[in-house]
Amino acid sequence: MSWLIKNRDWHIGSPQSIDLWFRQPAAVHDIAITDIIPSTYKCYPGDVVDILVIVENKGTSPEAFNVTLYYDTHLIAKTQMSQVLENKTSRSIRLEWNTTKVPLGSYTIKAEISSVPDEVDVSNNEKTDGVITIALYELLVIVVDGLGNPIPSAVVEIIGQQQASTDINGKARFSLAKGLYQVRASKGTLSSSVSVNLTGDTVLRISLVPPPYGPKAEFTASPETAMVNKLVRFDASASQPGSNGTHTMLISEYRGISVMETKQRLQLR
Ligand SMILES: [Ca+2]
Repeated sequence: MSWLIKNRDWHIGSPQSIDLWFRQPAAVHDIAITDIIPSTYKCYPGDVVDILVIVENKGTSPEAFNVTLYYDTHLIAKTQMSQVLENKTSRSIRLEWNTTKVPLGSYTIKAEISSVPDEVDVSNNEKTDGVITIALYELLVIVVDGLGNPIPSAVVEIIGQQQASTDINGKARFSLAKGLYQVRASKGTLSSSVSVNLTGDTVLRISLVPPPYGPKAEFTASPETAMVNKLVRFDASASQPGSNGTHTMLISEYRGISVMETKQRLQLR
């Protein structure tokens, strides 16, 4: 506030009178965007991103205005009704960005507010702040054996979509839109399929476990032609152990039939 003092017949010893004129200060009109705060800087196609635009009334009287929000040069949203903001106050205005039909990519966010009458500074009515990236979901498939060890060079197929081989760490990566997928991993004769409902970045482990099999007996006899009252030695050390699918089942015991038992069996026939 400014003021003027006018003196009249002002001298020492005389009664003094002072007339004061108060001048009404000129109203200042200045509305400004001070910040843009998105709910995320990375989203997926179809996501709705909340974006807060912080507006401050730096002037001396209430102001009405509208906010418009853009990604690059494209319109995101605009306030439907004028926002009224008291002087020397600020407010966050929430706008939504539906990314459903927006191509993949990175976009710069810009907000604008309409200038108010007699605005002294319009340079702060626009603000560019933040880059939001719209990207596909990442599906990381890790192919392992029955013991959890990675299987390199396994083929991973997103049925009807994409195919890739696993790296040395058993990993294959895919970029996909939201949805339900059938994923098949295979290596040699082994294969396994799982379905996954992709609603975000996902890590999927697929185990390729061979089917279980029993031990295989293998032996030699010495001499190969048995002689009466001569000892025949059998050696079963060439027998192969079985597997339960994940572990080798070692042979813990070999059983033979004695000569006496063999004779008894022959007599029984
Ligand atoms: Ca302004």
